[in-house]
Formats: sequence, C-alpha cells, structure tokens
Amino acid sequence: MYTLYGSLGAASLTPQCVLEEAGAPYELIEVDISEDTERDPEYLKLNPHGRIPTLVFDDQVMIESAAISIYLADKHSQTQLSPPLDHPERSRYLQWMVYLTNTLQEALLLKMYSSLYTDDPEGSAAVISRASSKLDTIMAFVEQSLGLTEGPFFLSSGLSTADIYLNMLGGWDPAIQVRILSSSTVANIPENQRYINVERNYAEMLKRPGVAKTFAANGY
Ligand SMILES: N[C@@H](CCC(=O)N[C@@H](CS)C(=O)NCC(=O)O)C(=O)O
Repeated sequence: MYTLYGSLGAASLTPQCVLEEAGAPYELIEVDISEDTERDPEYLKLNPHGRIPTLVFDDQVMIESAAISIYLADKHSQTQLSPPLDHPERSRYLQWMVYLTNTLQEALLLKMYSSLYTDDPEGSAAVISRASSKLDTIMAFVEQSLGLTEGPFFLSSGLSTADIYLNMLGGWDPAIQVRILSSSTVANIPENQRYINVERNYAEMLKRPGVAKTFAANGY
C-alpha cells in the first residue's frame, strides 16, 4: 500500500498516473500547498520543504516527483512506462526525465513563484520576463525533439513517464497551454508558434485509461 501526498494538478500527478496504470493500492492525501498556509508539522517530518509530492511505502519516505515516477514505473514494469535498464532507449528516457524536472520545471517555478527568486520587491516582473523567455527556448527544444522520433512520444518504444511529466508541466502555464491546445487556432496563435508535436503527444497519451482518468480527476 502506497500513500501519496499531493495536490490536484500539481507535481503529484505523474506518480499518481503510474499508480493508476499499475492498479496498485494507494491512498492520496491532499496537502494544502497555498503560500499562506502553515504546513502541518507532521507533514514537515516527512518532507521538510513542505512541498509535494511525497510517497510513503513500507518503511520508506521518498520525495521528488521525477524520481518517484521512475521508481514506480520500474517497480510496476507491467505498465511499460519506463524502458528497462538494458533497453537501448533507457539512456534517452533518463535524459528526458531529468531534463524535464531540472530545466522545464525549474523555469516554470521561477515564473510561478517569481517573488521567491528576488530580494527586490519590484523584481518579480524581471524574473517572470527572464523565465518566460527561457520557457520559450526550452519548449521549442522539446517540440523539435518530439518531431525527431517517429512520434508521438519521446521514445520510439512508446509512452513513458517522460510524456506524462511533460503534459503535467504543460498544464501549469497558460502561455504554454494556449500553444498546445487545438484552441490555439481560436486564440490566433500562428502555426509556427504552436506546439503541434506536444499536442499530438498529449492526445495519444490520453489513450491510456489510467492516465486519462487521473488527468481528468486533476482538472486537466
Ligand atoms: N522538485 C520538486 C518540486 C516540488 C514542488 O515544487 N511542488 C510544488 C507543487 S507543484 C509545491 O509543493 N509547492 C509548494 C511549496 O513550495 O511550498 C519535485 O518535483 O517534486
């Protein structure tokens, strides 16, 4: 039995998708992560940063969404959401998982929590502006990379937690959303600025029932 501490639409989404796809027994405990809410001291014993997700199982406590996702997908290998150690695409898989959490997620956090990244009370706008241009570069790289495989996923062997992770993060920023969704035509986003490969990746990912159910339950 797993206990997953999380919050709807946040970084617990990918681990939750893996648990659903695995059909593993788990309990999701909602943590209020709003900025003005004191963290429960009991939760801080599990995760001193007060962030989510945290996974508790057996006598272990694990933090970091990407690491939890890789661990669960490896453990429940019947989900085929992570290529095994000796698979030729294992290296590519790890590369994308680390890139997404280290680079894309980090730039998103800069933009979303801009005031935490500057001592200057007037500095948030500059942080947001810098993060937004980093995000444009990062998403262009992701879009281009998805076009290099036969698609629609990062790996030619099929869906992995990297695709789920990408789409989890994509839902955090309306500026990314509008370039992914079909509604971008409605929003008059020029064709060359749309993330067409990401959009296809999202649509194909939703063909996995456990993933589709979890994204819907998380408000996507
Ligand atoms: N690197 C961590 C980041 C986790 C993270 O920033 N979680 C956010 C929600 S998406 C959070 O808990 N924010 C509340 C806070 O920082 O207090 C991970 O991927 O697990």
